[in-house]
Amino acid sequence: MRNRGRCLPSLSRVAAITLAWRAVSLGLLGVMLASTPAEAQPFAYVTNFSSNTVSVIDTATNTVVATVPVGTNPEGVAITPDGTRAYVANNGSGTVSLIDTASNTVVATVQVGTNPEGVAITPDGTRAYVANMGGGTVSVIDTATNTVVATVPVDRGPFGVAIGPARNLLVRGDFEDYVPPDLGPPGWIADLRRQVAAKSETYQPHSGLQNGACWTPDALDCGMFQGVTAPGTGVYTLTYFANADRDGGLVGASVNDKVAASSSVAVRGFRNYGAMYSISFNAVAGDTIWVWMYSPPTPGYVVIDDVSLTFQGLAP
Ligand SMILES: [Ca+2]
Repeated sequence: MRNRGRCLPSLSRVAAITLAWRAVSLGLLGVMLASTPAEAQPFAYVTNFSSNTVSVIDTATNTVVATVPVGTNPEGVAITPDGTRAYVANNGSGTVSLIDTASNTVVATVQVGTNPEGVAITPDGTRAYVANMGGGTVSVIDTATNTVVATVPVDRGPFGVAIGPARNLLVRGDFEDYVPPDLGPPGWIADLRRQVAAKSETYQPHSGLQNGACWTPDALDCGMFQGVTAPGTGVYTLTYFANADRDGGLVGASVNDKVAASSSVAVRGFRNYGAMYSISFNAVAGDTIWVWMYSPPTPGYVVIDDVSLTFQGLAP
């Protein structure tokens, strides 16, 4: 794709860290959302501050199935998105214990700051953020190497930590704000090099009332795109719903005018979007990312809705 639209301003990655709450209980509860293949229900991991252990509760029976020795005065606990590890902050030790959730044993211990309290893990599972109450810092752990890759000074007494979802870098990914048949700017722009203009329409929304479309009864091609300046260096994920009534539809992303990832749009029935598409690629901070849809010069439609481009962070 050639650059024809305007570049959107750089948008910063969302990693909201809240440091507000103060727990008074002796144990913090983490519920493992992913279940192991052998178990239908998840396990709950409970830090026992006074016992220097973690209790593992089978939520199917609400019984303790394991008691895992960890460091001194464990407080915060978080489970990786894939469910394989529990990260436990040991307040008294200045460490984080990693529990293998398959064996319920500690497989690594990471030195962090003074009096670690809360723990949170990024949605992609690549980083654990640990609030060090005594040190006034947050330790960032690379979960692939289990080493501290950054220490972030914050205000006094950090305690809780939470990470927000990755923000959609695209404007009007749901197509709801346009007045059909127009697109943007801002947001989606019809590719004027194509023979038919892309548009917004109300015929095949995946959600809401509107979607984006290329449609023609003639043998004419069509496309739309929008550009984003990459806010960071690392992995980007493009997710979307798309549908078509003929072969040849494509959705993809280009980085600095070179196609980085794309996927064909499956042919389905009218309004039948099927599963969400998800494709990932790498970009460097400051790169121009173009997200685009292409419809071939054959009669029919390619439609798209609920498009999201998120920065996932550093490559694992
Ligand atoms: Ca929509």
